Amino acid sequence: MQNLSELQKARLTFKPEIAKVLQDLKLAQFVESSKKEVLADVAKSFPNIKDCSELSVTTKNKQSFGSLSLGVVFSGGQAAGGHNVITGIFDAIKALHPESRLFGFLNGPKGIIQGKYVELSQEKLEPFRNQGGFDLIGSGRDKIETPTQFEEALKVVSGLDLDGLVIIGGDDSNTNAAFLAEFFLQKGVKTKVIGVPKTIDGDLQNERVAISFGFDTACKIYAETIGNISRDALSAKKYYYFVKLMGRSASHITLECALKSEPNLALIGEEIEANGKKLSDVVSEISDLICQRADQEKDFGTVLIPEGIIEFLADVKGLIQELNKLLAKDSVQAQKLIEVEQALSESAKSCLKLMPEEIQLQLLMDRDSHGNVQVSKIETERLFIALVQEELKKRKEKGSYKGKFSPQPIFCGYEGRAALPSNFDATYCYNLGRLAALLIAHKKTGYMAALTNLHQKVQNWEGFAVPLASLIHFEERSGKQKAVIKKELVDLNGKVFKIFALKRDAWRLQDSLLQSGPIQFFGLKEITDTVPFTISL
Ligand code: FBP
Repeated sequence: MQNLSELQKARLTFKPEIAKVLQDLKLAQFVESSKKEVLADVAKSFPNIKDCSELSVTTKNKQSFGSLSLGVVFSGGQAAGGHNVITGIFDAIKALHPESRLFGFLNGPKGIIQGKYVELSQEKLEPFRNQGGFDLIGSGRDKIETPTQFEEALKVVSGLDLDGLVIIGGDDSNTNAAFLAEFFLQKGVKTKVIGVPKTIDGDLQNERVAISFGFDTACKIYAETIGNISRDALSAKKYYYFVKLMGRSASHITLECALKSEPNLALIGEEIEANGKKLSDVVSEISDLICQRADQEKDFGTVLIPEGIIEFLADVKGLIQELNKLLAKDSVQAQKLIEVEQALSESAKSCLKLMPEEIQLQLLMDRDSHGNVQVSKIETERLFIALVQEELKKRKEKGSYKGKFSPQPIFCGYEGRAALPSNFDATYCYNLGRLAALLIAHKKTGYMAALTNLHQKVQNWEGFAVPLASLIHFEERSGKQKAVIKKELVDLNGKVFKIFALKRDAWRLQDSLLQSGPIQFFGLKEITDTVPFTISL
């Protein structure tokens, strides 16, 4: 039994409510709800799953099921609630047949390839109910990519005689789930593959998936910090907090946290890109805010920066694209900054030169296994501090700035991923797990489990299965076109952004900041059971 705090012990007793359609799983059935288009080029890679229709869950006559054997794996970064997906799967398959078995692949997709797994029993799972982290079985960012790896995965799932495999992951991991589902069908293997939408980034969204799990908890944790730090700024009146928020590409986390905490300025990457802004434009924008506030004798404030911002800035984006191509070639990987610089175009080189050397080096760090820049390792908050400092110095010399600038960098990142899940994430995940198990019991493959109506009572949540192939498009990765699930970025015409845009001007000078406080698990439902703005709006 792992060591648990009093709060962790109390959380063990939380019983996630179950959506009505998922309560008696023997009554639940799937009906085709609509046909989903698959892009012609994508369809070529998925001859067996390209024609899947979207499915919805309904209840009908009672059915009986034989025992099931399922595998489950966490893929990618942690997100609060993951353990509840697993307990949801476990309770569901045991309810369908008491002799059903669940195997957890260890440390991410490589556990599948290497055949490293543990059988998950009631006893093993008990201390993990409603707990944070992915440590029950671990996670990893490896991909099942090469033909050999596909064959190895096939050997392992066949060896275990798995009826199904649940891949709990983000866009790239669900892309992997689609390829595995297709491969197993081509090989005539019975193992079905179902994806579960996970990522704190909130960019795995579609018509049926309003939000991925983990987003709610992470935003609540970051918003608490921002609220506290902003109140510190307001009290001491001497610091500017530059808060970088996790979210590899999309700025959903920053947008949600901005609405929850009302900082003086929140940068939204997608808006910056839409306006074609460059690094220097954003530096001017932040400096303008600081000067305006200094005119009111306010030398303090809070600025939110999404970690993915650098890829939305017109000039930095160009630079990163060039770097990605260069770094994709083994020969250049080991080269030093100076040599890489020589290979860049003039515009990319001058953009790189704008940055402090440590940031230049961070931009050259290894890409992750999916070819993404590791934005969480790039200290964008420090980059902006350094450039704003230079700009303010110039303004001071010209007499247009009279304040005192004392910046403090803050990174809200990893602490939001493995936290005790909010009531929403704990409940959402448990229901997603049940749905994933049900899909496999009904021999469905190549789908993502999805729950809708999340703004309503849990009782009224509806279950869907979205064909994975219909979510895939082509995009450039490591300099090559790849079939991947599209990341959903912040919609500048969407309600959440529009409300933010209406409110933000007042935040610049007024210090109307909000303290949302720590996640609450007990007490008034209006406080314990809140959902993200992305859902409530
Ligand atoms: P996933 O998309 O795998 O859920 O991970 C998201 C994320 O938390 C990003 O917000 C962050 O940029 C990245 O993972 C950090 O990755 P790592 O854990 O490899 O440092």
